Formats: sequence, C-alpha cells, structure tokens
Amino acid sequence: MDDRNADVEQTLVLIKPDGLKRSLTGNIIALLSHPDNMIVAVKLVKVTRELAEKHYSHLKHKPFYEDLIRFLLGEWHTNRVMALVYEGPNIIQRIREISGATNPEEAKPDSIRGKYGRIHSKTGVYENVIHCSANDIDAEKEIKLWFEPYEIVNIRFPVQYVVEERTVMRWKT
Ligand code: IDP
Ligand code: MG
Repeated sequence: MDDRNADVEQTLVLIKPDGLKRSLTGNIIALLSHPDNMIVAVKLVKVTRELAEKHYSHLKHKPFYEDLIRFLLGEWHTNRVMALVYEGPNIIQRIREISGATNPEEAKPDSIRGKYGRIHSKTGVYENVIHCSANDIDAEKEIKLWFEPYEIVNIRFPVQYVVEERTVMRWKT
C-alpha cells in the first residue's frame, strides 16, 4: 500500500467486553479482514473508569451514559477490551459500514452489529460488540487516547521525544 496516498487513514477499533466474553473476537476480526485493512496496532486493555469516561465524554448528557460506562468497564461481561488500529484507504467509513448501525436491531443482518449485537434487557444499552471511530477527527483523538506512539507499527501523527524519569515494570532477572 502506498503510504503517501492521501486517502489512507487510520481508525480505532475496540472489541467491547461483550465481544470478548462471548468469544466473538475471531469472528469480528474475520469480518474486518481484507487485503486493504491492515492491523497496525493491537493490545488487550483493562479499562479504567477514567479511560472509559474520556472515550465516551461526548455522550455525558445521555440518559444511558452511566450504564454505557459500566458496560465498557465490563460490569456484565469482562473488564477487558481489545483495542486495534486499522489502516487503509477510506478505512474509517469502510469499517463503519462493516460494523453496522449503532442500534443492533437496526443494523444490517450481515454487519458485525447485526450478527452479534443485542440490547441489554436490564439497562437498554446497545451491546453492539464493536466500537469504530466515526470520522477522521474522532479517529485521531481516539487512537491517541488508547495507544502510545511506540505501540503502533506505522505512526501517522506527529510525535515528540520527551525525557522523563519514571518507574516501569520489567521482568525479574
Ligand atoms: P457508535 O458506537 O455507533 O459510534 P455512539 O452514538 O457514539 O454510536 O454511541 C456509543 C455507544 O453507546 C454505542 O456503540 C452503544 O453501545 C451505546 N448507545 C448509543 N446510543 C444508544 C441508545 O440510544 N441506547 C442505548 N445505548 C446506546
Ligand atoms: Mg461513536
């Protein structure tokens, strides 16, 4: 793929706690698989409340906000999320289409959310198994929220080098 191509973008994908708990990871990644859709970063994240609140800060005023945060924190499934960065031409919109509409009942039956999503009967939260960035502004913000530059094999946003002293966990020798 030509990296200088202007329509090459990166997008953030999260396999949400319901997707992990229900062993849907492979199925979801298979539906996202295409030679033009390159995974350039992947990791499992134990989601903190601070991270969940930053990720969904634009929905703070919604009545389902608190239940949505608890869903992302894994209250009903598992406190893990798989975070990935995909890169490719027009990838933001293409992955939105493969994922399907926000409401799993309205999502096309062959989309990821149409196949695997459901509505939590207790809270009404859409358990729609995948998050994907909605546009280029969100994609940049979300990639920078979930990943450090060194975790991504193809860095597309400007970086800076900072000297800092801190304690890090290493294997015991
Ligand atoms: P998106 O994930 O398709 O971009 P957003 O509006 O950003 O949709 O909402 C974020 C997440 O909040 C959704 O994926 C879904 O899990 C949940 N959500 C959105 N709208 C509703 C709603 O009306 N009722 C219940 N849950 C919702
Ligand atoms: Mg969104």
